[in-house]
Amino acid sequence: MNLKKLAYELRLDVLELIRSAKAGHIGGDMSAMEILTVLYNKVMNISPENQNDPNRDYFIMSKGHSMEAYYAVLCRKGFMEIDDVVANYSRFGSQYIGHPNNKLPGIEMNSGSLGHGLPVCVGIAKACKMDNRPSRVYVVMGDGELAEGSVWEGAMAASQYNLDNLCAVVDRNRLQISGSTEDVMHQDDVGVRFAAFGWNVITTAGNDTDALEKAFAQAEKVKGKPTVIVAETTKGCGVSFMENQAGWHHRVPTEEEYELAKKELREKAEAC
Ligand SMILES: Cc1ncc(C[n+]2csc(CCOP(=O)(O)OP(=O)(O)O)c2C)c(N)n1
Ligand SMILES: [Mg+2]
Repeated sequence: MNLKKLAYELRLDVLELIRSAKAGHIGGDMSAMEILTVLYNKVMNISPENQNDPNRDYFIMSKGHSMEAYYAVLCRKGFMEIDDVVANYSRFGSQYIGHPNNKLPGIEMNSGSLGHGLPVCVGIAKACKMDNRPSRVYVVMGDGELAEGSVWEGAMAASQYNLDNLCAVVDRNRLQISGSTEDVMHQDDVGVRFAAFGWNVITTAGNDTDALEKAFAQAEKVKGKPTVIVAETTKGCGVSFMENQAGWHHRVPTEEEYELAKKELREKAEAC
């Protein structure tokens, strides 16, 4: 499977979802796209066929505002129909809401209030160990999200319980809702902080599917401690006029911007 191409194709689905709903969080969708694409298509043992098997892997999208990227990946994996989601996304009464809804197939946990995914994953990973299950547990967090204190309580507990079946990914795009993460709540070296909490740390290029594949394979080999992958990404990745712009955290493209973005993403998909 050509994962690089797939990530661009899924970005086109994101664009359709946001155009239809006239709402969404496009910047963080685009930065997380390779992370989700690699996880769902190369790394995790999760599919519509095994979604109720306790031995499956578990995934939580802790940066729940990046829901359009999550819908795109889940639909391509066969959990939902993209045309149905596009037609009903964000409509009154629809289950396809702007943040993860665990009433929908493939979604384990409601999220959107930042800072809860990692602590919940600690509980899931601990339970898997207690039951001697082979499952691995994955969580994707934003870098702005790391300002939530609950993340660090979870980080402490994960190393206390030697949760080597837990892998956290930080979408390190250096922006949050209102500007640079370094201005809002500076982080120095995120990896050093996790290491101080007893984690194995892998820093890698987060919009590069090959680099991510390697990082996840490395994480799986580490015993006795949880791993965090600090994925260095670009917010808005793939659409040049959206890249590294805080304003595109949740701006909705105009029709003209939509056409421009679509053209660029199509060209990039075709070039892969
Ligand atoms: C507890 C909580 N506080 C505030 C918000 C509002 N909020 C939504 S997205 C966001 C910024 C998140 O930034 P980051 O985690 O870096 O996400 P990304 O850059 O990947 O979009 C904030 C503050 C929230 N969803 N939850
Ligand atoms: Mg961010």
